[in-house]
Amino acid sequence: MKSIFAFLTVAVFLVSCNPAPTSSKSSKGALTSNAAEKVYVAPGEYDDYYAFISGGFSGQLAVYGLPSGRLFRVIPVFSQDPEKGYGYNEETKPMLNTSHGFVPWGDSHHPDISQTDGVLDGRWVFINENNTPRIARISLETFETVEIIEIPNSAGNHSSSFVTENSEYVVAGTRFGIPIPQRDISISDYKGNFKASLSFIKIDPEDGEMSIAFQIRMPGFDYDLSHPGRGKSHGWFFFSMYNSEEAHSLLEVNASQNDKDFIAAVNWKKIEEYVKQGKGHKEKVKYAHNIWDDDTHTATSTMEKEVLVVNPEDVPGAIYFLPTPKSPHGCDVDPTGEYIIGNGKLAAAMTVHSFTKMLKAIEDKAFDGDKYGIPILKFEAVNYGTLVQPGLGPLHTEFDTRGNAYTTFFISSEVVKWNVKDLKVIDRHPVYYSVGHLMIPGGNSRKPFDKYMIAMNKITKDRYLPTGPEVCQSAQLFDISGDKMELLLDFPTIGEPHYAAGIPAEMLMDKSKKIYKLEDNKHPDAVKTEADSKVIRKGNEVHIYMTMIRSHFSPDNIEGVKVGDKVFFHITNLEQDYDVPHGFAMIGANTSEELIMPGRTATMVWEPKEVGVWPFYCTDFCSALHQEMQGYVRVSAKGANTPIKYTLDDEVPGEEEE
Ligand code: K7E
Ligand code: CUA
Repeated sequence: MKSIFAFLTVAVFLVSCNPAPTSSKSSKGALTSNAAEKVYVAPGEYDDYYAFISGGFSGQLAVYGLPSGRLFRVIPVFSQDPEKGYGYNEETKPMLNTSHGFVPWGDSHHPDISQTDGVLDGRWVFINENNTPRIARISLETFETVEIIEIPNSAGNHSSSFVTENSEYVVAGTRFGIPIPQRDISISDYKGNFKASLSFIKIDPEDGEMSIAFQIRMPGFDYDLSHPGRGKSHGWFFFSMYNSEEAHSLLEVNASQNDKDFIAAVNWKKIEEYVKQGKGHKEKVKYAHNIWDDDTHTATSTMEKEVLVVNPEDVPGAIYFLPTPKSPHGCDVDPTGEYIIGNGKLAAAMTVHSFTKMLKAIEDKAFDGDKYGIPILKFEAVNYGTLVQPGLGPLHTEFDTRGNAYTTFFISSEVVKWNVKDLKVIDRHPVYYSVGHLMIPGGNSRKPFDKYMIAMNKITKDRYLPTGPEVCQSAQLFDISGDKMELLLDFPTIGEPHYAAGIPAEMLMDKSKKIYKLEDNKHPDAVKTEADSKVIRKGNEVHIYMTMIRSHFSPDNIEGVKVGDKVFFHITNLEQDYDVPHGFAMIGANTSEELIMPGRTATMVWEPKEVGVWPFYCTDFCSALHQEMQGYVRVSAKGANTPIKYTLDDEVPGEEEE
């Protein structure tokens, strides 16, 4: 994002938003009276909203409270997380499996909460991975990633992951054109030969499970962002795109040539019908589909082999291009579904298209040629109007319930509030600095909860205490309930905050899971009582079935392990109280600790390399005697004949009962 604007920022930044150190005090202190009161959440009180803010290159999704800006939790999604053992323990490793093998990192951009009737329903939050194209589904009961599906025939999975208004689909588009299928051809043959994919991923209405219903094979433009129609435009999906030039090098110049690029309008309901009639063809592909099972506490990864592809010529009347100046980034649809807003990064005006006019233009065949057989609608026939000179470098737009839109401007570093119908600017407020996305809870649904807005900024500079060359990323909270936007709070975020999704706290807090019931634990290696804990040797594998409860492990003395063994700690947390996880760490283990929730089982692998007596301990301060929660494994030489022996308090667990 930053580099796209590099050449423009140099010029404009100097005049618009690079504060001289001396003036920074006044710009920072520009808060009206009771901002502090408005964000203050007293000790023990709850915030009004959850905000789920993407971590960008951290690959994760972080959970904050609004208005306080307090960080509650980082949900590991596409990257390993040693804090939680995610991607390190045997149960969660399959979540990060892909057709390229195990990929321990991802670039997460756009969270979106599931909807019913166009209103947030608080069941799941979806988020895309840009680099190795994937979509994840996160449960809003457990705040854990429960599914990741890889997107085949895709690269730069950026115009993703947005859900339709009944969560029929979560949609994913390609930013980078690629040869499909992948093959060895010259990069200079890009034009006409490289293609893009728009993928419609079905969401099972009961359990949320994702499956790719169909993929549209599009010309090799760069599909940047997308949003579903809603209300009257439900059934359509809109994708912004740049690089209609089909440049393959120095895109900063070569993809900035055309005055207009496009918003692609896709009638997915119509495509559904075509698919039912047997249109489209199956293609051989390879993509991972990873699902977490909450009963066995284990993920499985399946390699899928086929995808249904429809070409635009298979689905006449279902796909159109709306000319939109100029290299649009954001593509946003207002709560009524009538207005489709294209934020042309390099355009002086913002473009608002009308859904009603678009339907009419299609009916009248008001075409201006085509691109690869996809009709281009006449600009005048679809355009509702333009917002002239609202600011510089528009990126993203969200909405309130009062007919207003809020657009971020990267270059002029501000949020501009404007009326969608009159196309009149109502208010503008500087942000610090260079804002990317913004978020109003429910702001991309039919029912925004429009008290607060957060702006997510790309540059922080002097807003916080310096921490070396890398300074924290930042969001800013605004009160948007009045005519004027009021800046209330700066708060740091984890990674780069691209998009976010917000929801009223009362929609989630009561259904938040507290413990996992031990009796429901179907993990094949769970042991549910201390008496059942045991150690078994199978060839050079040693399986330790261990329990943890305040404040000891069972067993806590283990002998008979040898150098060259592969040791599996299968550990079950027997606690059935809220907020009593235990941790597990083994000296020299080439993995992370385990943090195990009440009622859950997790498995750590350790390959001891040296003879000795090696300690392990609980990593989570769980009780007054947490420091006593420790144990030892004796490791003998490779050929030694030390027998397997395991005890707790010098007794074999469970032996007395026999
Ligand atoms: Cu940061 Cu949505 Cu990936 Cu715009 S994107 S800023
Ligand atoms: Cu268990 Cu500390």
